[in-house]
Amino acid sequence: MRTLNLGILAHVDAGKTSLTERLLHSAGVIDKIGSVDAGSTQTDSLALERQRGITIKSAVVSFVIGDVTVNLIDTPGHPDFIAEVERVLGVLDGTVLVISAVEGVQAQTRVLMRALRRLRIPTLIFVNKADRAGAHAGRVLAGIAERLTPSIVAMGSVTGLGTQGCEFRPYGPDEAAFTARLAEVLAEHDEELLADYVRDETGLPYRRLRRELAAQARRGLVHPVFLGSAITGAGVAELTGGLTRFLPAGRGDAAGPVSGTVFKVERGPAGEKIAYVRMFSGALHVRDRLPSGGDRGQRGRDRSGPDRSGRDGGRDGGGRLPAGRDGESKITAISVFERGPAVRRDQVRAGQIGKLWGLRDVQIGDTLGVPPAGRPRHRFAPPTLETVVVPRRPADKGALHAALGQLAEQDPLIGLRRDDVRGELLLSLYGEVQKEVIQATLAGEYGVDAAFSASTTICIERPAGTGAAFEIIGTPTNPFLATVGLRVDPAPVDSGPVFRLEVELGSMPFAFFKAVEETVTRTLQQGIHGWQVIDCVVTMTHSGYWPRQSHAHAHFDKSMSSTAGDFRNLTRLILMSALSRAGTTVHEPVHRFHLEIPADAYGPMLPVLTRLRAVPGAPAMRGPLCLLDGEIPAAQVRELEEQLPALTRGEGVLEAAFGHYQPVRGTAPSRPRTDHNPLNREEYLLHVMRRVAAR
Ligand SMILES: Nc1nc2c(ncn2[C@@H]2O[C@H](COP(=O)(O)OP(=O)(O)OP(=O)(O)O)[C@@H](O)[C@H]2O)c(=O)[nH]1
Ligand SMILES: [Mg+2]
Repeated sequence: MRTLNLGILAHVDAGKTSLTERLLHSAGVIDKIGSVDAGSTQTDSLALERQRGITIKSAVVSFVIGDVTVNLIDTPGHPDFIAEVERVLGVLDGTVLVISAVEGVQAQTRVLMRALRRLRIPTLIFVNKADRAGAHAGRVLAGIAERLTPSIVAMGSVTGLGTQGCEFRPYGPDEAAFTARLAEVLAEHDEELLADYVRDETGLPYRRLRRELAAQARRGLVHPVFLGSAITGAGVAELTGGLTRFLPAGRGDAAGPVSGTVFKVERGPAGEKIAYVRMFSGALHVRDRLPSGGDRGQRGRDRSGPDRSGRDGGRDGGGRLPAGRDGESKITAISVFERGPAVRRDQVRAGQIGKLWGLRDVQIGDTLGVPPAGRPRHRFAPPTLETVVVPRRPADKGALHAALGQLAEQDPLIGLRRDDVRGELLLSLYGEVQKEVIQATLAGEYGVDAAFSASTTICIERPAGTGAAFEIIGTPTNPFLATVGLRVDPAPVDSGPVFRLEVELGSMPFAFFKAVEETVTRTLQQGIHGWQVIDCVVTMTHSGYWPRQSHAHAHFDKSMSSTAGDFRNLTRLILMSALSRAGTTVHEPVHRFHLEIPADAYGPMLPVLTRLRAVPGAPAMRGPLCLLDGEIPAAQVRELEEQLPALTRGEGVLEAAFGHYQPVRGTAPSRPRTDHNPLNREEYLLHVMRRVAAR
């Protein structure tokens, strides 16, 4: 059997879960088609998903087409849950991007397609809801070509559009417009075909075009488009046929080295951890032992809260140190997705998706074994909001902390932070829906009633220039047994924090370098103004230590020998000095927005946008509608959403998604942080000494 790991992606409500249900039904996995509206689908299985009718967590189900097992991952479309999609992207062989025939290309569709194209993930497009009044095939196809990618080929047309009786009619070899379109699109990516096409525009054999279409679609160069309805089933059979024809199913190398990625972690009924792994090569068996936490180096970075590093991926590892190991845990049970839900097996092999029990410290994003080759990472925009969480019953404080810790473990982009000065617990968030879901989960699953403050924005800091500092071991100003020198340089936007060595890796024990790197990562979480410092390179310029030594016949003497603790304490001190010499500027998140409002609402809308510090572009008038694109600080999006109904008689539609960071002008729109790095050297040394004394 071959395997196809297939993602279903779309803007919220486009019909992913409904389409999943249809696909399962037509493959014979379920007898009765469930409905999102009745809360009876296979993949929206959480109580909250059923109540709200939206997908919150990605879910896996499988079915068989011919000799291919399809592992389908239904993902959430709401932008607040984009972290779920980010984890899934790294394990897919192909995707179906669903677009509503009524709403057309939407904000999240663009965000997703950009990621899919960058990662070259082979993608079929399904234009759904062809049965709904207002469905418009031509307009949506034009929108896809204009706003997503010109490399599309419609595989057929729809009759009875906008009615329950709609049907998908596939194009055939006799349709001149179809074969001409095929030749034109395919020739773009193939020199030989282009030469033959130029020689004779209509003479390319249909079989060759179909073969070439399959080859190019499997390489993610061209996207076949199907149309239909998840509710009536129109076009679903043709889409099913397209999955195996146009997407790359594989076998993987089961005899190769173990390589897998954990893309989802959940808790079982008894609170046990279950990790979903996609195997790229090799096999894992029950009773296999794995280093605890898999690839810690990779994870260390993933877990660093709202990490903006390398949103375009591929930058991981720039000068970073290899991962270390600390302890092992044993796989106690495995189940594998084969047909429908997962079934108990004693191994999970290359190509497959399995659920693993027993890995105590496993977290989303962990690599099991060696990292998969040729799989760049994609990072979506980080969360830009944060909120203070307080238990309504003071006695629940500990339970709240533990529960939030578990939730953050399942969703690594939920950053949990404690402000020790104010004694507050803060949660980073994508939006209000996520906040409501977390609140409901805390109450429903953990029995903790929590209150959330109004969300404020998360700013970041970027170095304003270059700054360096060092201390040499054994000199009077240096209270620690370590030599550390660090230089901070600004780096291009979106390059994240990068740690580099300008000293020889062999010049010190590895554990000391690791202590320096980990401390650099931790210290950068809170810069001079208390925000995470991004887009910087920290270079280690000096290193030195005193080896383990003792007076004659005595034991190891700490006062003469360097320890990792010396490196940690000194690194923080040096990095803070280097950062303050470099200086940093605070930036706030800015969203790009797209507004569709009645044309006569444009006039009253403008002063509101100005007051909210938005920068609108030129309006485009489309009949009774006015389309407006622009930028608005993330801090103001909520207010714009609230004002919109009154300004547009309830007809306005706003889509907003993170765009970039811009320097804060005037006062920061966020709560100033109180728990940031104390930059005063004396204060810091006092703090370290108190800590040492307390031990
Ligand atoms: N008329 C019609 N309604 C549809 C179709 N597909 C989905 N719907 C409806 O659209 C709504 C959203 O469908 P879902 O399947 O939950 O959409 P989704 O993309 O999974 O949504 P999220 O996971 O929350 O992003 C539900 O009310 C569905 O009944 C379709 O083909 N035709
Ligand atoms: Mg869904």
